[in-house]
Amino acid sequence: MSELILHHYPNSPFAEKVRLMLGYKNLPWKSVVIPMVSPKPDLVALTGGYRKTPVLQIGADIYCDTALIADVLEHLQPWPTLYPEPCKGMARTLAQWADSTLFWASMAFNMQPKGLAQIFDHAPPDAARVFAEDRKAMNGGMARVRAEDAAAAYKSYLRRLSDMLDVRPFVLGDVPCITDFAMYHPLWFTRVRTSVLADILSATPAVLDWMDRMAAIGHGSMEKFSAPEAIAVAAAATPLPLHDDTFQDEHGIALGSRVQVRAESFGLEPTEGELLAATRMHYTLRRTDERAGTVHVHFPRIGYALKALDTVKPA
Ligand SMILES: N[C@@H](CCC(=O)N[C@@H](CS)C(=O)NCC(=O)O)C(=O)O
Repeated sequence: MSELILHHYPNSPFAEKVRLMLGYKNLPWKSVVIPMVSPKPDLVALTGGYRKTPVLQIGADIYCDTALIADVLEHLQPWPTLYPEPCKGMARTLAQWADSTLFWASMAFNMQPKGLAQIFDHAPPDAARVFAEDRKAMNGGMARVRAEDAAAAYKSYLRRLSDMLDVRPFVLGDVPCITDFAMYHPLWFTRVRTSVLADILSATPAVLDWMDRMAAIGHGSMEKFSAPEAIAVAAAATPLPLHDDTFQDEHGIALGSRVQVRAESFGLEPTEGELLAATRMHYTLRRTDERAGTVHVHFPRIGYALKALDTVKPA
């Protein structure tokens, strides 16, 4: 198997979700640190437009979004599983809630002035302004929640999580599952990156104990790698054969069409290419980049919009 290359940066909560899953599955990985804000020319050479964090690369295969990355890791290393029976459906559903509702409540709380001051404490003077402008541009019409409103929601979510952890060591059982990784990363940001605000966690000691158990999983074995090295890996590799290419057509867009895929919210930069697969859960686009060569870029279907670019109209 080709090496796993994670494109990420230390402060990214969604990257922390993947770093921990890699540690949990004991999969060694290479770390390419990407910028926190656009432009990200080296990342985009691989993705063709998608700029969010993190992105997983295996040779000339580029996987966008942590929901898809979790599935890829599970396929590569099924044990220990992220989706233990009998509550796979519940685990995925709660993980999706955590990656959206819980994440945004937590981040609206974390990004209040005190939190931002800590994040940018040692950064160059205009870094906070550049970050704020970048995230505003990514917003794509999402409602902005004030920290005061987010705080109340966040506290309720923490109490609910604490209630779940009263009776078991992990959210859905005796071992972690995808829900634990998804619920952990926004709280990790509060506790570790905006620790001046971490008092919000003190009212729920069971949550703190669970966070200690999650942190103890660690990031596994990581090696530093550079963006040019990662691009060279893609250029030298051939994309892997698709392990599932069963076509599920919801759009009337034929395989082989020129298409674009983009997130439905927050970070709407599209990736364009030839539609190679649209399975029950994933899209795959083939595209060729000057530096990275021919790559397959993969997206989950949930949360992403597919559009034809040059639909041939019937005569
Ligand atoms: N649904 C995406 C969300 C990823 C996401 O929003 N990541 C944040 C960082 S934690 C991001 O991309 N921020 C802007 C950036 O890094 O450019 C996933 O699961 O990967």
